[in-house]
Amino acid sequence: MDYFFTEEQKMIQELARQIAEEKVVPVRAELDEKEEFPHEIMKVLAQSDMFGIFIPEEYGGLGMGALELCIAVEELSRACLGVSTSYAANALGTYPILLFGTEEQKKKYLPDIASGKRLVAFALTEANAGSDAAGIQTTAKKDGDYYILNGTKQWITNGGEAEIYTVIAMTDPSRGARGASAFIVEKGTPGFSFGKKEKKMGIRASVTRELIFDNCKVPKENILGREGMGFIVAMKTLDQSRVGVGAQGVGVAQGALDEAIRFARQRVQFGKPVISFQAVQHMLADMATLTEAARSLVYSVARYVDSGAKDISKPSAMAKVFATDVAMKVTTDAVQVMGGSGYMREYPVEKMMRDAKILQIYEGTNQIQRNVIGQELIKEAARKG
Ligand code: COS
Repeated sequence: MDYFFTEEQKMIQELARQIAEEKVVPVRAELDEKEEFPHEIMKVLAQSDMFGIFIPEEYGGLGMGALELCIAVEELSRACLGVSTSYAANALGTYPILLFGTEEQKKKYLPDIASGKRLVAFALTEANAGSDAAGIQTTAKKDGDYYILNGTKQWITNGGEAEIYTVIAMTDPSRGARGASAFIVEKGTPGFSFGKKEKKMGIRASVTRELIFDNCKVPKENILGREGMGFIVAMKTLDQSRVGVGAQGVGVAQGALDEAIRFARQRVQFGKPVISFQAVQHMLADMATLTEAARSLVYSVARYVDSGAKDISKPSAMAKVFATDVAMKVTTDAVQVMGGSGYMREYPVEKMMRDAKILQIYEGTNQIQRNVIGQELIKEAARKG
């Protein structure tokens, strides 16, 4: 399928594909096995200007948008979801600054983010606040020129590796969702430390840690937007980023499909390559059709996000839920097509299947995405009367 990309978009695709094939594929199994953060690959991505794709030119970025970011994320995800998660979480952490930062905050932080000099992480989740994002218990109390943060954030991607954190905390716990605020917190701020590194089923090349705030003094000018806007900052950030999780789904599905086809052409049973059997062909046909459908939806939604449309919650949730459910099915079926070999670590599809599972969980479970879509359908119906 030709999606009629511009020359610039084709350039991003080719560059990301080249990095994925030359730098990621050779080390992905080792990174997974050793649960190692891909420092060298992050350096290559920085040198290739990949961190600046979605950041405006005036802040040192390439001035592109969600579609170009999705193109890069898809290519990296085709090779390794752990690497692409480390890369994409950086965008997730940056959106609060991009969408709600003051001119001063943007000038201070975005150039270092665009150049890849400083990594970013987004911190919303807590032990008692996952799907129920408004249930966060980390507090931020105003004290003169500072906010004093107390609490623990859980399962933060890039935790410890990132230099900049966008953190949601309660400035007025009595007001629920309307009592949350968003802050920029820099690594090294007194009272800010990191907890244990989590051991995960998949995406093991990405780092997941606790963030601990113990009377952490954050300058008052580091608030994003106004007091009470934190929940909106979080929701708008997720609306913006979820299509990128869809792109991760498309990438890993394509990677698994490629492996399954390659294997099925070589594997001989009953005197013939197994790809000549209709049972296998039908599985591959369904895998290819679903992957292409997911890709079409992700690109369309990314273009819609880039149009500046305000009502992106529903399409973003649709792209996320569809493409990541496809990723789970296609990676699982790739293991099935490859049989016993697919289950062995010698081939990459068992890792792809383990990795794909997180896509149905993070940045809002797929059940929450269906809630978001359902709520929007109700609102649209009420508007129509
Ligand atoms: N954009 C703008 N405003 C939004 C919004 C959005 N996408 N979603 C909700 N809001 C607003 C609502 O309009 C409401 O405003 P008012 O108080 O003025 O009425 C407020 O935010 C609270 O919304 P709501 O009542 O719908 O919040 P809930 O607590 O019911 O939670 C869900 C809504 C479940 C959708 C939300 O908590 C969520 O997205 N959870 C998943 C979180 C997640 O993705 N976690 C992953 C961690 S980050 S990797």
